[in-house]
Amino acid sequence: MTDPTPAPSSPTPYTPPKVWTPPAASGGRFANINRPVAGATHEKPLPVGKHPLQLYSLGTPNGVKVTVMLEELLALGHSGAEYDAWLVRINEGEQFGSGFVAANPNSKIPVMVDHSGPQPVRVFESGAILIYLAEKFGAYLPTQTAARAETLSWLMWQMGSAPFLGGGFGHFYAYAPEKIQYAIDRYAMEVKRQMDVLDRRLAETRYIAGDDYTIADMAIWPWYGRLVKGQAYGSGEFLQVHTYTHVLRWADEIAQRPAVRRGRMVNRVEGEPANQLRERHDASDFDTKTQDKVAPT
Ligand SMILES: N[C@@H](CCC(=O)N[C@@H](CS)C(=O)NCC(=O)O)C(=O)O
Repeated sequence: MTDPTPAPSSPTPYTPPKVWTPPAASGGRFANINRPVAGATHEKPLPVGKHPLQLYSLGTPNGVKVTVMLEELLALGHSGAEYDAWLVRINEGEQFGSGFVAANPNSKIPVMVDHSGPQPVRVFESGAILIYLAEKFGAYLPTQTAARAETLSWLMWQMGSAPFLGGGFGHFYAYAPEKIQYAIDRYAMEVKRQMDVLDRRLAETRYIAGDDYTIADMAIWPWYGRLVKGQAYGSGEFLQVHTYTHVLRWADEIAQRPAVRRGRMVNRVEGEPANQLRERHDASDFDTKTQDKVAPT
């Protein structure tokens, strides 16, 4: 008679070979776009619209940082911040087109090209784009030394921290083809520590860098505002996000800003159709959408 209780399965033991070679199928949500080399896979120039600023992006947290900034600048009356936002479908490998790679050799959204000067200026990396726009328009980045240092410190904190949240925790908790406890424990530990960093800071200040709303809030909110509202990776209960009450207070306040409500719709391809503006080429493009339908964060 066979034993009806199967032995508990253990992960397949893996001994790295001397030289790594790519697996035939790596599995996971992004398996079809992962590759070990850079560069273009096909010829495709980037489209250029009528505005000085051309954005090539997708409504992920890194993309939303920039569309929120552009909408905030327009809300302040900076008409030079008018922009075309083109959709880049990363799941279909559009970031590997020759035009995209020329604008961003790292093949990741977001990338912006500024055509307002004699020569186009390319800017890649969302943090660099936020600084570029803040300096170009003199907004959302304080000029006073201490306040500027604080803002840039938190901006860099976000750029360094989010890969542990997305590429680490999110990947192993939600996307990896098998649940590996060691990896999930490691990144859950780090993400909870990061949330505590933010919670302690926001217990003391209204915004991340102090009394004023800055590009640091715009960088952090799309990642950690979403996480604290339980909207990232279905992990709200697992991480007990409701305990970070100061982050919640801050996330709710930012979500109410009209420019944030607009910015998070741009290049969005998931969720309620009423909340998606797949491409944005004119301020009036939002008129076809009912802002009231934007889901609260
Ligand atoms: N550090 C970069 C990260 C950008 C990034 O990871 N973009 C992702 C989407 S959120 C992407 O384009 N992935 C496509 C790929 O990896 O091929 C930034 O902040 O701009």
